[in-house]
Amino acid sequence: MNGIYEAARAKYAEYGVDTDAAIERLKKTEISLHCWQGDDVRGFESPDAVLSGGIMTTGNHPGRARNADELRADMAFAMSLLPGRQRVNLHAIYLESGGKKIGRDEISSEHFENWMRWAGELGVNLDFNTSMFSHPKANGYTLASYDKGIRDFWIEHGKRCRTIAAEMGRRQGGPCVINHWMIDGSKEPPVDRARRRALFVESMDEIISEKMPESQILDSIESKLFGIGMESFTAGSAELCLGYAMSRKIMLTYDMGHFHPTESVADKISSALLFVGKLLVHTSRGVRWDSDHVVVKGDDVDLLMQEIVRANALDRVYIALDFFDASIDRIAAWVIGARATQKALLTAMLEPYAMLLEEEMSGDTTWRLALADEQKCMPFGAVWDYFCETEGVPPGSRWIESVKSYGKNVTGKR
Ligand code: RNT
Ligand code: ZN
Repeated sequence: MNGIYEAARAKYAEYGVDTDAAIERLKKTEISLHCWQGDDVRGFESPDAVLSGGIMTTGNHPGRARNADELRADMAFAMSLLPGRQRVNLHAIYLESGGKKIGRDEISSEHFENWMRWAGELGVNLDFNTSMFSHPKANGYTLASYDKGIRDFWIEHGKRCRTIAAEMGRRQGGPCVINHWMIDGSKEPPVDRARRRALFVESMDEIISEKMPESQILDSIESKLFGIGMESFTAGSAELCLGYAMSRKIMLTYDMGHFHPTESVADKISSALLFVGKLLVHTSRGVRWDSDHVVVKGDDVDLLMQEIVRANALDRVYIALDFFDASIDRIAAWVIGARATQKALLTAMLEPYAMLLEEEMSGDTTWRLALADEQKCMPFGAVWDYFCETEGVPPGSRWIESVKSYGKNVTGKR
């Protein structure tokens, strides 16, 4: 144990906070690393895939992963710089079909064999996502399309994705969280919102109709406020998805970029947990809009993790990253975002909750405010660095040099 950590431990102990216990807790908290940061959400269906469906990456930093082997190598390297435990989050478009054209309504677990073997070897669990975007049949609407043929195509895709996710869960011996997000929406206000939403629900019901064991698969539905070119209407709104998750007894996904910029996602946690069994959060950073910037430590992610930790709900909330920045080193993006999410968790775990609560219960809010604000000067960095050291990964900014040299020797040569 180093002297700096020891001093920090003593300081926190004055507030009744056990830093060793916080570190142990953080070690067990998994962060699901999103594969799509590594290749700008292109996937491996075709070499000239273009991203569409209201989401967009900007920038042309060199070195994106061009195939699954490169992506796996990049992710493994990023994970070697992360303390704690990770999961790996895949999208259906990251299939490997040996050059054969496989429709989204034809995919099966054999196309994810390499991913499953690799994850097994690394000892990380997989999560999955249906890919209802970047496709000629995803032109504004998928599950809420007026065209039955289009709806059926995506329903089949959704069902196949669930079968794949369940197979992943079976093999890894723990649930694969499958996220259901779809683009459905429009640039201008529709006249018949109700019919779109009814179709959306009807199609989702079809997708999840087959009962599958929760020990293998957990379904979650992700709401959204708007997309690029879909500013006026999103079928899967916050209300629709909350109602859906509650009534169908599935999980609800909160993405930090999917609400009005002044709306607090943190505030939603305590309400949702009263009515929904489990949540999935996508940590992201919106800048003026749902821009999917890399997560950095700051109030938005700190407050979100604070609410999850205060609710003692780490066993009911799955944490995943969701951002895509093509303007910076993509491996650094994973490392920055994952570490920032973990730093937010650690900040929350180091809060003198009992003391703050005591001040709150006493009825005089002056001392709660004073105590909370003084916490911001606590030696958090010493605990973070010690956590990294005990996990055998570089503390502080020491990881930067190795990512720079990977950039020079590996990604920069692509
Ligand atoms: C889009 C959603 C969704 C996607 C990924 C690629 O706004 O946040 O989660 O970002 O599934
Ligand atoms: Zn998301």
